[in-house]
Amino acid sequence: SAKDLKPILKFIKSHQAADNVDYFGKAKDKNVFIFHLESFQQFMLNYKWDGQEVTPNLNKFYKNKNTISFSNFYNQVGQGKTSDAETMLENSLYGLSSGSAMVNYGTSNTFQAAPAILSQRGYTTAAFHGDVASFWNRDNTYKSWGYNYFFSKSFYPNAEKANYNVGYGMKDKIFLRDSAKYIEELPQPFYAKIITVTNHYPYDLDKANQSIKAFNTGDKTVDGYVQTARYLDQAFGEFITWLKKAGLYKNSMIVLYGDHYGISNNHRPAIAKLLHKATITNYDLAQFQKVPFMIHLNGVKGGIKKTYGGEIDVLPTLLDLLGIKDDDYVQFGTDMLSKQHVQIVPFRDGNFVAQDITKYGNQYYLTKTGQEIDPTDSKYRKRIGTIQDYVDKSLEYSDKVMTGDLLRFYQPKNFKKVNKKAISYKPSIS
Ligand code: GP9
Ligand code: MN
Repeated sequence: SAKDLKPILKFIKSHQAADNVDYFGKAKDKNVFIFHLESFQQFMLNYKWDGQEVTPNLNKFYKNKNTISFSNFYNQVGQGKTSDAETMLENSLYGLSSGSAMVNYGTSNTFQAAPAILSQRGYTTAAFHGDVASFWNRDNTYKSWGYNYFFSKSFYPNAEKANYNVGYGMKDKIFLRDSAKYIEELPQPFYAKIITVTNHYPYDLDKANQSIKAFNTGDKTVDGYVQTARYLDQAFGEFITWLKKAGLYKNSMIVLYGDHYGISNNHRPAIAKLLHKATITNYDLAQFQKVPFMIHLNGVKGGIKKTYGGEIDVLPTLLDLLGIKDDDYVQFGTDMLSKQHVQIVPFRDGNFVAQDITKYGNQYYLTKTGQEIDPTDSKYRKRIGTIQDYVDKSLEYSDKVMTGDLLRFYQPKNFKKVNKKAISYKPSIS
């Protein structure tokens, strides 16, 4: 009931972060691209292999003078993988401890998501994905989130052609080229989310598209990763070239993020080889959960920020730049550009990375050095208790909002409830 929201709102209010005046509204009324880098991990940025940079386009973007980049940004997904990332990014709500929130609650729940917030402020909102619309229940969930358009596989005439698909859908380069035609038609300003797929396990790629040698860890499930990551980088590079040609580069905020790891913790020996380490500790595995988060905006002072944060923090951060007040939204993350940003990253299993202490696999470390610490040591005990309490409450309260559909009892200022029935995603071809 509405009463259940009370302690949750109190918790959220107690750690709310004020907007940063240096950034507030800098992207007001600009187009927004959310570019989803499938399974792309931070360690691949600036990584050298086979005598080359693996991802020259992403590396350049990372260092661009107008890109706000984050070097301590973590994925926080659980079993819902991509769908958890999407849920966090556009709602600042966590995925569930098991299963996928989009699958279980996406159809029926009330949400106050990014596409709805923006479409109520004059934006056209659209999601692009070269896989079937029903995957992760996107076709229903996106309506609840207020997406005006969802361009999925059936919108892409090329999708059925032999050799145009690999793994989970259309090859990224073809997908992006074909998406361009739709993007050009969107009324501006627009909010466009673009979900790539080629850099997805099992990292298959046809010979013609391979432009770098496979890794040689000897772990077959890992070695192709570098080749599909390179392909993703090239696809991104082509997309940026197109944005410039189409006149969209300068009047858009371009956001990049990696959704989750590509190489799971089950591959310790391979990870050790890739990181040039003799053995891998739980601390290394925690660090290995870093993914990119970059925001490119013409005219904004960029730089690589060391602030600790994760996917749950993206929406408050972007709303700050967009000049949209979100003080009375139910969001579990905080603005990474704010001086009051909470530098605690809860993982879905209750582990965490905070700016001072990391907990992973029930071991505790100093985040800055990786030195293992004793959690019962009086030097750390109290601080660990404070962090753990924040982590547990965040997850517990977010779960209550999701499983109890509590947002149906909540009305933020200047927000209209999404009318799902008015939205339909009909393919232009069949
Ligand atoms: C499928 C794609 C993959 O449409 O988004 O999802 P994942 O397996 O990464 O969760
Ligand atoms: Mn994914």
